[in-house]
Amino acid sequence: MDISQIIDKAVKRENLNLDEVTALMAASKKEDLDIIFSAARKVRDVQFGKKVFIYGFVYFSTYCRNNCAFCYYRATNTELGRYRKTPEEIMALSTSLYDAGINLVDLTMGEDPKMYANGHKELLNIVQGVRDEVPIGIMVSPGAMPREMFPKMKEAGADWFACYQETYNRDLFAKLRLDQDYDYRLNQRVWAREAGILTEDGMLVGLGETARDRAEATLRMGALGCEQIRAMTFVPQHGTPMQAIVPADSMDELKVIATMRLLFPDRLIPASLDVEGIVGLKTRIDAGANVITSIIPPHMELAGVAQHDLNIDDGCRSVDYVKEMLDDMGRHVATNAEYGAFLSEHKALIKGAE
Ligand code: SAM
Ligand code: MD0
Ligand code: SF4
Repeated sequence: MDISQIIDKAVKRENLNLDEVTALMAASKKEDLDIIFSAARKVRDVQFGKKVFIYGFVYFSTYCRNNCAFCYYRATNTELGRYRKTPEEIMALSTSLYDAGINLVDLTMGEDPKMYANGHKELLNIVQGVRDEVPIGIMVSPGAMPREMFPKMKEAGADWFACYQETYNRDLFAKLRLDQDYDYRLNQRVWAREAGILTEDGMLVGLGETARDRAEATLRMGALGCEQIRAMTFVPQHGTPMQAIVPADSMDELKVIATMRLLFPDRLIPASLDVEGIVGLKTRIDAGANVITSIIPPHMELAGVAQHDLNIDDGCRSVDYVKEMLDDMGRHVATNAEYGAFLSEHKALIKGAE
């Protein structure tokens, strides 16, 4: 299949079928890759100009009841020292990230039973507390929740709900998210949207999936209407059943980012600092990403997910450092007014779709 013909179709906003999307995911010739990435950049710049959104990451509890095979924080991994931040600490972290200039704070946790107790009381209090303190976007990444929680999460002040399917291949899902229900996880984003919350979906790359699996996942995420979609390359973790898997380079992830951009020009697509650290930023921006996630302030005893400590205490995942990097790329951080306009516009669209 001719890559430049597929790109022409995508740029003209014609729908691509699964075979065509798979061909983009499987491209390997240098000239084809150049065409894909440069088209993705162009489409991104037409839509968003030079502005990039930046998200602060507050992984406030690393306790988890689940046993995802790929995750360092799985319940049975006894190798790590876990932590749980107090509401006061979370408020202080969010405020300092806001002062440093982020557009959104991503409140993330493992499926911590303490946060889930009494109808998710502590989690809701934390979201409400941050809402009252900082006038920027709030994303909550708490794992899978019952349907009735979503209106409460909306009321507490969440703009976004993030929950990644990881794969739309049911067999692979069963090997990754051990003892978890595929359909329950799939419904998370449906229930969040019903409640008027924006959603993020994501896939893992480098865990035995095919180019077709990645194409299918991209099309499904788009069809669900998720306003933010992502791919992250798997990083092997000590103390887990997948520790010996040889890590893939980031090329497949970059092709997913570019393909997502070409198919869904107006979505937010993150460049995560949690895979390769700061050295992985430029390639992801050059593939069509328009959000930087996993910005973590140094010396606060906060962890990343896939990379627990890479570039955190050396300050390379701080707001100031990321701003400098963007400057070098001829780009800049969006204002909170610009980010707020994106939120309002897209919230009105989900309401309208009800
Ligand atoms: N516990 C919640 C959940 O699972 O939905 C929220 C946080 S979870 C740690 C966030 C995401 O990080 C996962 O959905 C997965 O996509 C990604 N992740 C976890 N471990 C990873 C790894 N070893 N390599 C790459 N990504 C990973
Ligand atoms: C990130 N490691 O921002 C984080 C995480 C959860 N919503 C996000 C996967 O890349
Ligand atoms: Fe827990 Fe999330 Fe890790 Fe799964 S990915 S073990 S749910 S923290």
